[in-house]
Amino acid sequence: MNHIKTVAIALAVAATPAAFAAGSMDGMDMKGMDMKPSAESQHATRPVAAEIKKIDAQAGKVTLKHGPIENLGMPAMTMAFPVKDRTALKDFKEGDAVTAVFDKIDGKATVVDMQRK
Ligand SMILES: [Cu+2]
Repeated sequence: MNHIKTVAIALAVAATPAAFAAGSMDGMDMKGMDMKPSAESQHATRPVAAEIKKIDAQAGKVTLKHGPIENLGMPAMTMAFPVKDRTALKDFKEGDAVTAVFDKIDGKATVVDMQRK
């Protein structure tokens, strides 16, 4: 009996990588679609985890300790960003954990959206 069980387990394990492979192929297809240029978005902007270090509401700037920003090719670091909608800064405080979306506006890396986690 024992060897039959073993075969069943081996088959289950063998089947698993196929399922994973199918899943990751779907992911690659999606990525390929994202990269197609379109009038609406030239590059995929994804929310990035960040922590608010400093808010300068007067200047409309926020200093963020941010993770890698793929669409800007920027590694993780702490830096100040201009904020597209500076009135939104009133909803945040220093120390908040947020997710932020970054994009280049007039050639400058800018926070275009920010949500508290
Ligand atoms: Cu940076």
